[in-house]
Amino acid sequence: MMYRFIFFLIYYQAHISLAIQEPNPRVCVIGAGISGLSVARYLKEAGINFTVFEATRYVGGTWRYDPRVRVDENGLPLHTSMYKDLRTNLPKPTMELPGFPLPDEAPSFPSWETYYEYLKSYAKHFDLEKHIKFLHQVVSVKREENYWRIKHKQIITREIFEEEYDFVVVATGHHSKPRMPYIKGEWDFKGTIIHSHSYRTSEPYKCRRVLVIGGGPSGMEIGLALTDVCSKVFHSHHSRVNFRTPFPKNYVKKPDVTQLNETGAFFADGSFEEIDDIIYCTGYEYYFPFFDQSSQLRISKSSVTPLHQNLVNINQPTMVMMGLVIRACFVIALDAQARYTTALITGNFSLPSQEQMMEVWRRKHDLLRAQRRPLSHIHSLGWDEDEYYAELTRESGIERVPPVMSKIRASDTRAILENLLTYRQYSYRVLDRENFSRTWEGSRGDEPKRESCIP
Ligand SMILES: Cc1cc2nc3c(=O)[nH]c(=O)nc-3n(C[C@H](O)[C@H](O)[C@H](O)COP(=O)(O)OP(=O)(O)OC[C@H]3O[C@@H](n4cnc5c(N)ncnc54)[C@H](O)[C@@H]3O)c2cc1C
Ligand SMILES: *[C@@H]1O[C@H](CO)[C@@H](O)[C@H](O)[C@H]1NC(C)=O
Ligand SMILES: *[C@@H]1O[C@H](CO)[C@@H](O)[C@H](O)[C@H]1NC(C)=O
Ligand SMILES: *[C@@H]1O[C@H](CO)[C@@H](O)[C@H](O)[C@H]1NC(C)=O
Ligand SMILES: CC(=O)N[C@H]1CO[C@H](CO)[C@@H](O)[C@@H]1O
Repeated sequence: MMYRFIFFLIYYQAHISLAIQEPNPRVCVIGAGISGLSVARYLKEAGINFTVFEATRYVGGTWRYDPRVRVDENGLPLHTSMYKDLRTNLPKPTMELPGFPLPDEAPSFPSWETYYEYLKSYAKHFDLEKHIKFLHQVVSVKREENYWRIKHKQIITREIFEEEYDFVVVATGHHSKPRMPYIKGEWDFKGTIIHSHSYRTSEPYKCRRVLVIGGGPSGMEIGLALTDVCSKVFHSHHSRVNFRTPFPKNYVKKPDVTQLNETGAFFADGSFEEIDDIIYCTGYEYYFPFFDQSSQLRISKSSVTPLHQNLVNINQPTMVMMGLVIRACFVIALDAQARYTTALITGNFSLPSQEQMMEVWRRKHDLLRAQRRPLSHIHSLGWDEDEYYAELTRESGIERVPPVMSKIRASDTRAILENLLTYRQYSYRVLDRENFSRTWEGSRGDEPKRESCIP
């Protein structure tokens, strides 16, 4: 009995490390957004054989603004959720990939254009494009014996290819599949209804009465932007976050919507408002249509489990799921995950046993339960962001993300709560690993002009 148990352990360990420490592992990266590009940069540096599959003909993922909605020029569901007036909600130092600064002249909170150009020049600088198979959509990822069978489709010719890989990096993002609420009477409503995924500009909403639903970052930013052009913005959300912004007069905070009729919305406080258009800013779902059972992941709309370090698929540790974390300096976290992944693939460190990884995961899971928090919070770094970076380094030996990064994010978050209209007028400078300075730049004079809708 004991003998069998030990054999089982040895078999398991050997199985894992063999799979990862193939002498020449073949690595498949799915997606060429920030996540895929960062992994490509480090794999290339380490001399690993890898291929990136990208369904569109572009790098940069969601940072490429596309005026189209729903489908792209090749008939694929449009991936990007970018809108025309977007500026980052995190300041420059926390948007920079290590060793590749944003241009000096870029403002403290760059526009999507500046940032998209930055990502394109990142790909050029590290000469990544020749490793990317553009217009190749991965349609199936299947575990077979000791390798991954990847099926990908050439979008134009529709030709299907099949290859075997030792390691899979999933870098397809999670801001593409809209989470749609169901509201009673939705079918009766005569006005337009869209999700923020399809929001491009405020133009169609000039002088209209718009209902924005949802109090996440998109809801707050879009709601506020619309007050420049709309006659009235009704913002229904139940965020407990205390936004202290002095909202313009045409902005009205509302409780939950209970029902729609042909011309308007009823709210939980019994009030009714005439509405022309509705924008759901209700967030996105995790969505990985290319997996089958063999990935051994549990995927729901709001969580992907069980993962080690929010990254490694515990049941199939030759797979990582990049960028699933929330409430973090995304770009900094993605880069750290890319370096950890590369160190794992090159054999710079070995993972704990599956049993150990599972136990750590279970402890986190049970803690959430005890705190009565939803499982989705398992991806939230929040106040633990710096500790996450420390753990990644302790385990893998990668260079540690300096603590100043999460301190800047905390300062930015406070400024957002203080005043959504002005938080981008601060600029941040990193002084050393621990400290930063923040200065008030004041208005840049490029704020949009307000439309007058008063008859
Ligand atoms: C409106 C908006 C504003 C944001 N603002 C900020 C901000 O200010 N600061 C910040 O840090 N973060 C922000 N984010 C978060 C943003 O998601 C991250 O910054 C980052 O872009 C995530 O990169 P990614 O590579 O993980 O995913 P993505 O950028 O989504 O890239 C995924 C790529 O995978 C490709 N792909 C998908 N499926 C397949 C498939 N089956 N086969 C092949 N290729 C596939 C897609 O075409 C895409 O190119 C924002 C997100 C949105 C939507
Ligand atoms: C990389 O992998 C591909 C696909 O398996 C293979 O054809 C190629 O020979 C490999 N190249 C190197 C340098 O190992
Ligand atoms: C929707 O409900 C409001 C409030 O009860 C009412 O005034 C309005 O006429 C209704 N619209 C239609 C088309 O029935
Ligand atoms: C692996 O370790 C070596 C030696 O410490 C280091 O030089 C290299 O950068 C590491 N590689 C990765 C990908 O972390
Ligand atoms: C100049 C400055 O503010 N230095 C601080 C940097 O951070 C460390 C650790 O928090 C402080 O001890 C220093 O005083």
